[in-house]
Amino acid sequence: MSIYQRIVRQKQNHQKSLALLLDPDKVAIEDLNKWAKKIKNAQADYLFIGGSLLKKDHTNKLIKKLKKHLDIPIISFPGNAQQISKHADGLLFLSLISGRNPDFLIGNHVVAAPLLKQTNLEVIPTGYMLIENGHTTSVEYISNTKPIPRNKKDIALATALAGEMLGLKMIYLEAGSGAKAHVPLEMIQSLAENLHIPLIVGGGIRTKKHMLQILNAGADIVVVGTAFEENNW
Ligand code: 1GP
Repeated sequence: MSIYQRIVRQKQNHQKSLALLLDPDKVAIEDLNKWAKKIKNAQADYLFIGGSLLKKDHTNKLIKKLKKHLDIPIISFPGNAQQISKHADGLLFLSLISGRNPDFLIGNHVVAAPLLKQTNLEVIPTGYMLIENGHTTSVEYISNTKPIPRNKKDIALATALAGEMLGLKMIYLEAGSGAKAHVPLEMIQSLAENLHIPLIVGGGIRTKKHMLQILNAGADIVVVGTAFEENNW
């Protein structure tokens, strides 16, 4: 079964999933056993790897080593075309549909496509939507796009529907890594009620209570990065 088939099946069965996000810059190869153990203990369903701006060039090595320890899918969550790793199981082929920067709507994809064609990666076209959280996040600055205002759930819904109608296979609602506030629950609920494709929600999820509220609002997969790295719960 492909990763996407598994995600869809889980959605159909109303099964919720946890994806952990690992930022390769924050992980030392020497500590990898410790990280693998932590990921297992968290009982995650998926591991996402990537970031808006990477300074270390060891993602390939990291994924190769992690694969020896983990039996969950390792999915590349790339900030740009340079972050493709053929060692991952899949890749979120992200279109930043909340923004109007052609580089993140199609430019990076054109650069990446011939490289992806040479790999066995499962490529999952995903509509990536950045939602304002009150502070400028790295993804907002690096992508040079404006997030959707947090009180505009109608714009968020119209954007997500457009993504679905364009054939994207998932929607990723993102407040940004380290966001002060996660995506508003009402916005999540509105998208969940209207979309047929799986809904991923991440950014600023710092407590178990928030995670459960987001899942109850209709997210199929929640993504936790910072709180996991900081060992919060
Ligand atoms: C970022 O949604 C993820 O793309 C995770 O965010 O680091 O705030 O958990 P956090």
